[in-house]
Formats: sequence, C-alpha cells, structure tokens
Amino acid sequence: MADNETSINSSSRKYHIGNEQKEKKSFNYCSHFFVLVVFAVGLVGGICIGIYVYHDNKSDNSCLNQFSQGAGANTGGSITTSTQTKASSDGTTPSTAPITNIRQCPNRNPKDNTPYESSLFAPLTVKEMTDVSEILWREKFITTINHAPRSLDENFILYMYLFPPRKEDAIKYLYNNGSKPGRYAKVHIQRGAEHVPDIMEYKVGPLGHPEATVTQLTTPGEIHFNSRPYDGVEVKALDDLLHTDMKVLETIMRESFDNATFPKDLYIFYYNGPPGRTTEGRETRFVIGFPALEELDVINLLPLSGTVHNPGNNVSVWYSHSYYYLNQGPYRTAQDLVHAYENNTIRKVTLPAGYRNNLRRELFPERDTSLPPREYGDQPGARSYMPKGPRFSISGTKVKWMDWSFHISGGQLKGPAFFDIRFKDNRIAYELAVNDIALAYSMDASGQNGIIYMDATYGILGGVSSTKILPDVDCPSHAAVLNTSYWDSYSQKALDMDSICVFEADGQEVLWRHVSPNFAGGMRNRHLIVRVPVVVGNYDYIFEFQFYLDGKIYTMAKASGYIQASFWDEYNPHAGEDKTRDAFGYRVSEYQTGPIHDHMFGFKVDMDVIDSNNSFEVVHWKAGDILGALKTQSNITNVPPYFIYNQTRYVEYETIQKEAGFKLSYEQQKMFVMVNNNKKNKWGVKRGYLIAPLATGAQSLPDVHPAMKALSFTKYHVTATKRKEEEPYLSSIYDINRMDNPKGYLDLMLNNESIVNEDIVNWVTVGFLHVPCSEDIPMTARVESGFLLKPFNFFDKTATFDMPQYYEGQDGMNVEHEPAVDACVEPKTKY
Ligand SMILES: *[C@@H]1O[C@H](CO)[C@@H](O)[C@H](O)[C@H]1NC(C)=O
Ligand SMILES: *[C@@H]1O[C@H](CO)[C@@H](O)[C@H](O)[C@H]1NC(C)=O
Ligand SMILES: *[C@@H]1O[C@H](CO)[C@@H](O)[C@H](O)[C@H]1NC(C)=O
Ligand SMILES: *[C@@H]1O[C@H](CO)[C@@H](O)[C@H](O)[C@H]1NC(C)=O
Ligand SMILES: *[C@@H]1O[C@H](CO)[C@@H](O)[C@H](O)[C@H]1NC(C)=O
Ligand SMILES: *[C@@H]1O[C@H](CO)[C@@H](O)[C@H](O)[C@H]1NC(C)=O
Ligand SMILES: *[C@@H]1O[C@H](CO)[C@@H](O)[C@H](O)[C@H]1NC(C)=O
Ligand SMILES: *[C@@H]1O[C@H](CO)[C@@H](O)[C@H](O)[C@H]1NC(C)=O
Ligand SMILES: *[C@@H]1O[C@H](CO)[C@@H](O)[C@H](O)[C@H]1NC(C)=O
Ligand SMILES: [Cu+2]
Repeated sequence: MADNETSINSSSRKYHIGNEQKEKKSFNYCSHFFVLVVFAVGLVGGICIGIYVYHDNKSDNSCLNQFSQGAGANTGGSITTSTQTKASSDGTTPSTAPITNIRQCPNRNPKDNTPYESSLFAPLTVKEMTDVSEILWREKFITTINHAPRSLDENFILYMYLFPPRKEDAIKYLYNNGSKPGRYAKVHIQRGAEHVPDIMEYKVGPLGHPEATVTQLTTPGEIHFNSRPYDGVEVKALDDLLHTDMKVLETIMRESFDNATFPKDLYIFYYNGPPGRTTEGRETRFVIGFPALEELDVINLLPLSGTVHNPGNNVSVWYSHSYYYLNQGPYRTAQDLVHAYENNTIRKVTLPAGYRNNLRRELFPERDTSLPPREYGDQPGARSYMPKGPRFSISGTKVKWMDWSFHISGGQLKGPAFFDIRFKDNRIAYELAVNDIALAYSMDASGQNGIIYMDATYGILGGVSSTKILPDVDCPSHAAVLNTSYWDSYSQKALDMDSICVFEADGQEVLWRHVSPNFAGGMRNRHLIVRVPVVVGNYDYIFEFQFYLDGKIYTMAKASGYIQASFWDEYNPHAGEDKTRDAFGYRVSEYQTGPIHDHMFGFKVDMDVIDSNNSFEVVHWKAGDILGALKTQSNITNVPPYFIYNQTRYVEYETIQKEAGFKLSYEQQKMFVMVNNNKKNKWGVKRGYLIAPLATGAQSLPDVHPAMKALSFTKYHVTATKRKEEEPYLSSIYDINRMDNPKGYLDLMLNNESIVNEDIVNWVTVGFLHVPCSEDIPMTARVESGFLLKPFNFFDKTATFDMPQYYEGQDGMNVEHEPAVDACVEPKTKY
C-alpha cells in the first residue's frame, strides 16, 4: 500500500502545480511556467571526455580523472594518464599532464539493414509514395504527375501517408501467428477537374504488389472543395488576383512603410486561418508584411489587410474586399481605401526612414558578437557519450532497448506515432500518436484577429515546411537518425527528410535512491528517447517520447520558433493609458505586439493493459469527514475511536461506465487509470497504468464559439472512448475549414457507449497558454507540456531490480556498482 500512496501523492503534486498555473490566468512563458517539466532536460550535462575530440587533447584532463575515479573504472589498457588530484576539477587550475592513446569508444551501428517497407507500421517510403502516385495516374484518378499542378482545375494528390492495418489483424499477426497484413496508403486527392469539385480520400494497396487496388473511402461531394487546406496553386491564384490592388496601394505602402513597394519589399501573408466561418463562402484574410526572413515572416506584419472571397475553383468569380489600414475600415476596394487615405480622413502611420534595413538583423537568430562574451562561453559544454556503444537496436522502424520494444510510425498530417509498445513482454499500448495541434489567437488587428490553426490540416510531419535534425543540437551526435517521407503537393513528389532521432539519454540524476545507516543505494536515471522535431510554419515543435527503466513513458510536446505578431500602433485607441499593452498582449519590439494564444496538443493513447480488454477508472482525491470516507466502502455507522481528527483525505474509486471526457480541476483532483479486470498483480490488485497529464493549460473559449466543435478535443484533458477503426483520430483535418458543418470531431465519438471491459482509447490533450513577451523575439526559447504513462499496480514491485545499480551495505561486504567503464572518446560516426 505504501507504494500506492507514494504514487498518488506524486501525481497529485503534478495536478496541483498544473492547476495553480491555471488559476493565475495570466501566466506565460516568461514567468517560469514550465519549471515543473524541467526534469525532461536530462540531456544537457555530460561527461566531458568528448571534449578531447574537439580540442586535440589540449584541454585539461580533469574530466578524465574525475571520470576514472568516479566510475571506479578500469583505466588500464589503452589509456595513459596521470592520476591527478581534484585540484583541477573546477577547471581553474589546468593540468599539464599529457594524454596519449585515448581509444575511440566501441561503436555498433544500432540500425540493421531491414528496409522500412518490411515493418508493419513504418511510415510510407518515397518509393511507396511514388508507386502510389503512378497507380493513381494510370487509373486516371489524377490529372497531373511529377510536377506542380498548373491550376485549381486539376486533380492532384494533396497528402499521402500510411493507412495502418486493422488492429485485430495486426494483433493476430504480432501475437498469434496470423498472416501479415499488407501495407496501404491513405491518399487525399483535390479534384478541381470534376464538374462539382471536391476532395476525395482513397486507400491504395497492398503496396509492393502488382494487384494493388484503389478503394474509395468517401463519396463524391462529401468533402466540400472549400474545406481543403491551402495549397501552392491557390496561393499563386490569390497573388495574381491581388496584383492590381497592390499597385493601387503603392502610395500608402511607400508613405507608411518606409518607401516599400510590392512585391519587391513586401509580401502577402494568407494563412490567417480558417478561411471563413462557412463552408460555402471561402474567405481568405490576408495581411501585408515585410519578408525579412526571406520566407514566411509572421512577425513583421503590417497594418494593411484585406479579404478575398475565393470559393470554388473558378478564379474569375473571386474578388477582394474589406480593406483595412491601421484597423480603419472596411473599405470595399483598395481604391476606396486610397481615396480615404489621400483625402486625409483617416489616421496614418509612418515608419521611420531606414526602418526596413534593420529587420533582418533584428529577426535572424544570429550570434551578436558585439555583446561581451560570457566567461568560458567559448569552451565546449558538457557532453554525454556511450562508453560501449549503443544499448538499443533498430530493425526497420522497430526499436528495442532494455526490455522495451515498439514500432515507430506516423504520417505527414498527424505526425509521429508508435505501435505495439511492450515492456517486459507486456503490451502497454497498441498506439501512442500525435494527432493535432490547435492554436487560437486573440488580437486587435484587422485580418488577423481570431486566427485558429489546426496544424494537422497543414501537416505536422512534413507539409507546408519540411524539417531536419540539427546535428548535436536537436540530439546528441551519437543518436541514430531515421528518415521519413512526405508528399509535397507543390511538386507532386515524395520527399524524404531526416526527422526522427533515437538515443539513450544519461539523465545524470537519480531514478531512485535511499541512504540509511545500514545501506546506501540508488540507480542512475537513463532512458531511451525518441525525438521528432517538426516545423509547422513559424513554429517548431519537438515531440519527445521517453522510455524509462521502471516502465514509465513520458510524452512531451515542446515549442520553439517565431511567434506570430501583430502591428504595434503607438496611438492604438483601444489600448489604455499604457500603450505598451492592450487587451491581447504586450508590445514586444519596435512595431510589434505579441498576441495571446494557446498551443493545445492532442494525442491518441490506445492503451492495452496487457491486452485490449480494459476498463477506465477515475480515482477521485477527496477530503471530508471520517464517516463519509469509510462509508464509501462499508455501512459503518460510528467513527472508530482511533481517528484523531474528524477530517481526512480519502480516495473514491469510480469505474467509468460510458464514454466520457474529463477536464482537470484544481479543486477536484483525479487520477486516470486504465485497468485490466482480468489481470491481477501478486497482491490481487487489478493491474493498471496511470495516465497523468503534466502541467497544462485548458481551453477557456466557451462552447458557443463557432469553432468549438472542430476544436472539441481541446475541451478535455483526458477522454475515454470505445476503440473503433472508423474513429482513428481525434479531429478532422477539414473541420476548421467547414466549422458550420464539422463532421469528424471528438465530441461526436462521445455517444454513451459502454467502456467497461472494452478496448478503450484515451485521447489526451495538454498544452500551454502563450502570452508572448520581449524574450520571445526573435525566438521563443523552448517551452513544454506533456503527459506521463506510469505503471500503477502493474508490477508486483518496482520494476528496476533486474538491473545493475549502486548498492553499498554498511559492512562494506555487499557492494554493487554500475558496469565498469573504460575511458574512451566519442566516435564521430553518425548512424
Ligand atoms: C531514407 O533514406 C534512404 C536512403 O536515402 C531511402 O532509401 C529511404 O527510402 C528513405 N526512407 C524513407 C522513409 O523515405
Ligand atoms: C503458424 O501458422 C502456420 C500456417 O498458418 C503454421 O504452418 C505454423 O505451424 C504456425 N506456427 C505456430 C508456431 O503456430
Ligand atoms: C523611394 O524608392 C524609390 C525607388 O523605388 C527611390 O527612387 C526614391 O528615392 C525613394 N525615396 C526615398 C525617400 O528614399
Ligand atoms: C467562371 O465564372 C465566370 C463568371 O461567372 C463564368 O462566365 C464562367 O463560365 C465560369 N467558368 C466555369 C468553368 O464555370
Ligand atoms: C474621403 O474618402 C472616403 C472614402 O472614399 C469618402 O467616403 C469620404 O467622403 C471622403 N472625404 C472627403 C472629405 O472627401
Ligand atoms: C449497506 O446497506 C444497504 C442497505 O441496507 C445494503 O443494500 C448494502 O448492501 C450494504 N452495503 C454493504 C457494503 O454492506
Ligand atoms: C468531531 O465530530 C464529532 C461528531 O460530529 C463532534 O462531536 C466533535 O466535536 C468533533 N470534533 C472536533 C474537534 O471538531
Ligand atoms: C448520453 O446520455 C446522456 C444521459 O444519459 C444524454 O443526456 C445524452 O444525450 C446521451 N448522448 C448521446 C449522444 O446519446
Ligand atoms: C473481457 O473481460 C470480461 C470480464 O472478464 C469478460 O466478461 C469479457 O468476455 C471479455 N471480453 C472479451 C472480448 O474477451
Ligand atoms: Cu506560442
């Protein structure tokens, strides 16, 4: 029972902090909101032996000495060094002892040659995607292949990704000698060439077989053409349409924006999603901006905006309207705006001459060498390495490490995913997957207020932007890197990118410890990390999955990159006395304010506690009088005399009968536990796994907001539904673009089905509220949220005692240490 209580305590502390944050309402990145999850940073420090590689053995050897002593290692063999005292350990008294013959650490490539295609769950490969596009071309599903579509009148492939096998078939194959399911692609086709244009979805496969077929998944017209995401063809058509308006606005641009002209110095930003509030009337709000970043610059947006009415594929019926300048409007046409501007009936802004010259410098994240250096700042920082090579292996996309195994999967829209996660031969989750990221902005700016992005609509793992692993920045250089492919709708080609890294992390901290008069024991916390940095427009997200030696899985979502800003108007009539902030945020630089928004990450967590026959329990953390507490379990009428207070805390166990969503609350704390009623631990307790959101924000928009159906996954932190093949994701990529008629949102899944002894999916939503401040310029330094899956009566005891650890008995007899280490230098090989 003691174990149990500890668990409850520690999780509840997490809730506590999470909700404390929520109470403050105005917390933001700048106020250490994320301190709670700093534990995840385990990678920064390191044993500094690796420094030698970069310093040609010239640096002092204090690390090496410390290391040899500390690890109690066998330092013989190929390493010769003097055994220094600790004098030099702070680096201030460099030793001059020469170091020679330092051997490279052994390295084994953790990856074998198994092709991705042979894995059941591997993301589609470039070859598979190319094959699919050829099949679709041959069968006349598309009207263009291998080059950008020329107009909106074409049928072309928008997206493509793995259509995972049915769970039943996969389980049969993986556990019961069933036949191997084939690999299939899910394809979205934009059909502008049809009489009634629409979007269609198809299933193509089995891949790699001559008899691969195309199966229609939707009916013509079911997915409205206007609910499609933006693509390159549309943006080009919008640019063409607005060209004359931009000429009309030239005087305003020159006078207001430091003599800028379009398109030389200015660009049009279109992605102020969603495109209107109704499916039929696609409306694209655009804002003029300086392209200081030479790409998507969403910081230097200017107070000049308009809207294009652009439904359907007949560009000749599109028109622009609702022009605004410095939030003054709407003007029906650009001409009307210019007229008002020229007859001086509106307020004007004039950026100082030369303003544009500084933009690049302000925004590019370059080192500022004019600043004084930090002490030791140019010396390499701490590093970690693998003294005997990797302890993990990767076959295709299946990863194994320390009794863990899982398949890496995923696709370009929804992002990374895992299948068949096992620990010590027990299945823990069938699927753990990123599903969507929602951002809702509030700001006082024409063209931009009320922006809502649902990032899966644009593609999380490849889509609008690609990504790559920054060597030694995203992941240590000893990480193994996997590539994934995505379908690029602009070029109609499959591209691949280095996107996923896998490595064992040295947490450089304790996983457990106890020191008593009789013994001292502990275990260093090492864990396997799968990290996936992605780029979605201005933001970079890093998804990280940490597998712990004791059976825990931390799933983290981190954000960095550029904020989307709005123009700071010195004479903003809506700001109060203090013009440096308004109702939606602070001034963050010379002409920008940072509008408030959130980042809510939605995950699919298809837990299988040993098997799929599970129930979902909520353990309510309560407080009340003793009698009330005891009465939750028996018909007691008198309080036993040994209770010394009348009040107590207690827990109440609830088995959730029907599908339901739960929001965390500060006052009513809850633990969410997936249990298997048929499997008990040694103590007779149902085996289970805890699902614990870490510090998280919550949705605060009311349900009446027109986008709340599409966004319904943000209303709950944990939602349990009966698993269905037809409910693969917690949101639809089209719904935010058809918010008056959404068809695939989470609330639709909540239809009172029983979830007792059933296959259950948990949809977990966590995230943070972002109140940008000056330190978000130029770059938002990493912030994060996440959730924890933790064994909860799953094992009979702490699951780590099958591992070497640190132990010293009082008598000095029973001594154990981690395996000895021969000092060595990091190999430069990359995997
Ligand atoms: C990864 O790269 C290799 C080598 O370039 C290529 O053969 C493979 O198809 C790529 N994988 C994917 C998923 O595209
Ligand atoms: C697996 O199935 C095949 C054919 O379905 C059969 O020949 C084989 O004996 C089976 N293996 C086991 C271990 O059951
Ligand atoms: C504005 O730019 C034009 C060229 O586009 C240049 O001829 C003119 O001198 C500039 N005016 C000022 C005030 O810099
Ligand atoms: C596009 O719209 C214009 C103007 O309404 C119309 O004349 C033309 O026939 C339309 N084109 C198509 C292909 O429907
Ligand atoms: C200025 O221009 C606006 C927009 O065209 C017009 O409505 C207004 O009457 C004009 N005012 C004067 C004083 O000309
Ligand atoms: C408590 O009393 C009620 C009514 O007398 C009875 O139905 C119930 O079974 C009792 N519960 C327990 C746990 O004894
Ligand atoms: C505890 O409750 C009992 C019964 O309701 C009451 O008589 C007693 O005064 C209470 N004690 C305290 C310290 O409140
Ligand atoms: C589920 O049941 C509740 C109460 O039993 C009811 O109010 C609700 O309408 C039901 N929902 C659906 C989708 O059937
Ligand atoms: C799940 O477990 C329950 C309780 O033991 C049992 O009644 C039910 O038949 C099981 N369901 C399946 C699909 O095995
Ligand atoms: Cu943000």
